[in-house]
Amino acid sequence: MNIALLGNKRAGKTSILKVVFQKISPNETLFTESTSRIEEINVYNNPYTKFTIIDFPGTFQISQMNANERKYLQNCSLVIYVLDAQDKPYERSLDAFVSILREVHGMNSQCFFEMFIHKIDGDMFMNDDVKLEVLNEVSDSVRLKISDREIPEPSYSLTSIYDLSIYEALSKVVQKITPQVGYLQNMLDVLMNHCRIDKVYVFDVITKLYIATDSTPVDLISYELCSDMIDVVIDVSCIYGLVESENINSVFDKKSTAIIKLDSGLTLYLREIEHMLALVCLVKADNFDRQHLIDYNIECFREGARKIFEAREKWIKDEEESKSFN
Ligand SMILES: Nc1nc2c(ncn2[C@@H]2O[C@H](COP(=O)(O)OP(=O)(O)OP(=O)(O)O)[C@@H](O)[C@H]2O)c(=O)[nH]1
Ligand SMILES: [Mg+2]
Repeated sequence: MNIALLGNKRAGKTSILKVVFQKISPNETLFTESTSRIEEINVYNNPYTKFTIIDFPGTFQISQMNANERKYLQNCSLVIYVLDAQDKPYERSLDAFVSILREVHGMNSQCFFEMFIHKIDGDMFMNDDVKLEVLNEVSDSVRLKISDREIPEPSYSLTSIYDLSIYEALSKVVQKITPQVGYLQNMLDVLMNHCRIDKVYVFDVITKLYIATDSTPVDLISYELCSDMIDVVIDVSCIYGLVESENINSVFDKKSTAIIKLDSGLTLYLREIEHMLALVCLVKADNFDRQHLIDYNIECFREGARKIFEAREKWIKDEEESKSFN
């Protein structure tokens, strides 16, 4: 699964990748060098989080693409266009985005399109109304430019590397291109109803992107709480764990589990379910009285998820074998 990252020079593409996938602090991206050629980042943190992100240089022009660039775009499942929201007017960037939409859709009709309206931070965007205004302005303008109904409507996210918005947007992107997500969501709904859980996420521990959640709406507060819990567990394990190490891989394992009781009456519960994959849920303290039942149901979810991914792996292998046989 390939994701292409496109956008103007200094729009923030490389910074997004550095912050989310290489764990560099946002301030350290201030002097990031401009990207001069296509760069690939392979993400393979656990069996359920496997994809490649292709960072295009801002100088890339769809009208002048070479054979190599064309090959990348033909093979990608999703294109993210990063628009610098602090760089007004947007007209030329939106024209570029629409050209990319047309061209890529023409050669790869299965591809999804996403726009990150990025750098939505600082004094300019203190007010939520201003953010919404920009979102409406951009989406209306793109809709007017795509007169052709054949071209799919892109999705939009307001993002910044200085808060969790970029993690939430990228989580949704990864879910869009993961075919198993629907099944996982159904299973999480069942788990939630049987165990009287308020909200449940399945996290990739390394990036803290959530690869699945139940079907109730995601609110940033619950996402932040659950994602902070992962940090707490890793920090405590690094300091007090059996193995003294700063490497996440060696401090987060099958036995990793944690319970945090909050003043608000909610309990946060974390369990490892696969290598570098954690299930984190929010439960009202009163509903957390029979932990063994929750554990039993999480075990059932783990088994179900494993079977779904194994079936997919087998299907891909069979497809590849039949292709090479033909
Ligand atoms: N305020 C703010 N600045 C950001 C954000 N994301 C990136 N930047 C800044 O934007 C500048 C350019 O970032 P890059 O990541 O190099 O941009 P790019 O799109 O990769 O640029 P090219 O490689 O030239 O195509 C850096 O100084 C970043 O610190 C953000 O969310 N908010
Ligand atoms: Mg770059």
